Amino acid sequence: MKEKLETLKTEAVAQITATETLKELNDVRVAYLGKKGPITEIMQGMKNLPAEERPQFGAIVNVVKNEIAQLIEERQVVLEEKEVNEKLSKEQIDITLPGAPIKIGSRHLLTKTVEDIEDLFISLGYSVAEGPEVESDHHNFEMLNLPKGHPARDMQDSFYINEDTLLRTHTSPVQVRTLLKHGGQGPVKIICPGKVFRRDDDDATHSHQFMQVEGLVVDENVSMADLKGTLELFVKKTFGESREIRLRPSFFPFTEPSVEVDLSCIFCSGKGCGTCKQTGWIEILGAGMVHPNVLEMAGFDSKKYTGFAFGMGVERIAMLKYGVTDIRGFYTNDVRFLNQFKRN
Ligand code: 2NL
Repeated sequence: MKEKLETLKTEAVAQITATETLKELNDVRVAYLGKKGPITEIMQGMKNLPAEERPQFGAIVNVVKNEIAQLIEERQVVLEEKEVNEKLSKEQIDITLPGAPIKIGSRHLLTKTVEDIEDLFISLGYSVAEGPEVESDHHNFEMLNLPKGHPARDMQDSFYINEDTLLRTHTSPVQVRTLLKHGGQGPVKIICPGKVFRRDDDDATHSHQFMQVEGLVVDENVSMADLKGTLELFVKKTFGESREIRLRPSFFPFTEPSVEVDLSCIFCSGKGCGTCKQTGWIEILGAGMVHPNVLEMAGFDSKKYTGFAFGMGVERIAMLKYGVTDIRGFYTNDVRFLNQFKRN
């Protein structure tokens, strides 16, 4: 029995020493010390021995078992270190290789344009207000002096969801909601940026969805001169100090008087060119004095309060400022278009 143990040990030592990986070593451990291994088998065979021989024999088996376990543990330390070293040398990074370029996105040109407009008006003391894109007919039309049957609220021109719900056609309803919140108490000084929707056939200059920024100031003694001064400042900060504006009479149901605002042509400085159709002027936004009906419906006393409002299409501003010739560039997500306007 003793010889058998000695042979077993010699074999085990040889096999342990021969292992090259932790997996191999684990296989040897299971083979010798596992539940189905020879040591367990010998231990179980002890019950056939006379009772008085069992303790002594058991001790010998235990010594061999512990020796094998000890050797495995020592080998384990060696192999672990070996595997770590192999891994380190295999996974070494060649720092002289060129790096893979990281593609970093950037703000969309429209977002940048909106943010620049926001920053300018915030610097003038305005707040930025936002509201729902799905609106009630009441807030989108009724409250803006566009009663039922008015041509500008034709089903053909708007995306209706049901009889009294639609995709907003301007951000004016946000201004109406803000006025209502003020409970007839001025001053109100806000701009409202956001997506708006109008049924239109898309082409180089039309889009059925676009961005609008509207502005509204309501207080005592607000005049057309305040409107003109504000728009002049906006134009000079956006297009350059040498730009001029011109107001032409126009019509909006929610303003009276209403004006169309032209910018002195940024391409020919007023001499006349293709873009301004030889007029020297380019139309950039609409504006006016808030209609008394709109003020009254929103709970403001139109004898005490007056206000001005304006609305501009952000795509139009961005196209003029950055020389974009097709509005669809903003929406078709072609990186060759977008990459031209990357900011550092
Ligand atoms: C345009 C013209 C405009 C307004 C929007 C407005 C809002 C309220 C009251 C009165 Cl709550 N007016 N907004 C006024 C004049 C023109 O937009 O051509 N936008 C693209």
